Amino acid sequence: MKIAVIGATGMVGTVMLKILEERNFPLTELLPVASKRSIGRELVFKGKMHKILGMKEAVAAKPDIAIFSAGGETSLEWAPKFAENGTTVIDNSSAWRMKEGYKLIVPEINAKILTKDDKIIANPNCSTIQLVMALSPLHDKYKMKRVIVSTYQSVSGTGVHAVRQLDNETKGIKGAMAYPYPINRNAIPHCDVFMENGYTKEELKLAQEPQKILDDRTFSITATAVRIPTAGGHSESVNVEFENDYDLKEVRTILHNTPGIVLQDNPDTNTYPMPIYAKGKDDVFVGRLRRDMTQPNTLNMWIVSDNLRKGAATNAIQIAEYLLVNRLL
Ligand code: A2P
Ligand code: 11C
Repeated sequence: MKIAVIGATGMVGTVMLKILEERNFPLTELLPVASKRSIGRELVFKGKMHKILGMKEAVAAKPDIAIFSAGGETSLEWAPKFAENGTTVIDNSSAWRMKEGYKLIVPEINAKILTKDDKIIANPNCSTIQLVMALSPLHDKYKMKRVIVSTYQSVSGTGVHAVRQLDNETKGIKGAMAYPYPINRNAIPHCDVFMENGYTKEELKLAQEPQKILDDRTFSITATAVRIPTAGGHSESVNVEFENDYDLKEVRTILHNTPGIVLQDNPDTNTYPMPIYAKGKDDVFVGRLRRDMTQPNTLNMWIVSDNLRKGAATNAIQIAEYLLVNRLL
């Protein structure tokens, strides 16, 4: 099993390598790939030095799987070249997610739709993954009608330069700005670029990707995405209206029994999810469960997860594991 990690030196790529090691992914050869400026440099994987390759060399090496996290443009250009050469691509960018004929996968929810013919598989946006992980089992039971989500997103979602901006600001150092404003002691209601309709691209990903993952267009989602000065994970305040009424105890039981979800919900002990504690974990943490007192069949909750792990690297590697176990390569 030969695995290429495209963008191996980046924010998500680095976590990808760490998780491949942690999970003892059964690979025989790792091909780390990055941009031209990194070719020939070395990085450590499983205690051994590995030379960083360029794209052409990696395509020619015919890896079984190539996991991409090097931006949308790189994926658009290079994923088809790997796929045509027999490699299955798992792509962490937004390039293929909403394209007809390409599957958007959260393994706990819809991996069963994958077949041997899927040569480019899309990994959803980080804020989408944690949202659908919590909504999916509740949708199965009570049927969602409308969701209102507001996010509190970690600077690590923007990339290394944003983490550096926050670090510099906390130390009082002047440096390059990843955002149009200071992020320390601030909340910037602007994740990704603005679209013509006044939403940001991140907000539209949150609105559209869950419908594709759950294969259901009967519910709607409206989102406001906000960047805050945290680094460990994304948080989401979620208000969900169901067609059918629910029992709060039953909601707790359903979430408690859902693989990948950890319930942290006890006001008596100040127990609720927070990004500094989600950091480094693969679970999606859910709490602050309470009935919306202003309208029937409606639930409020708070969802937190490490955006670089379950929101990106872990989910992609879980897809790779599913392909392997189910002989879909
Ligand atoms: P490099 O380190 O050589 O720039 P991040 O998301 O943290 O910004 O990281 C982006 C990752 O994608 C890095 O590993 C970067 O490599 C890689 N990358 C950027 N552009 C390309 C490209 N055109 N081809 C291959 N890898 C790329
Ligand atoms: C953020 N969600 O936190 C973004 C990062 O479409 O894969 C990932 C962007 C994407 O800003």
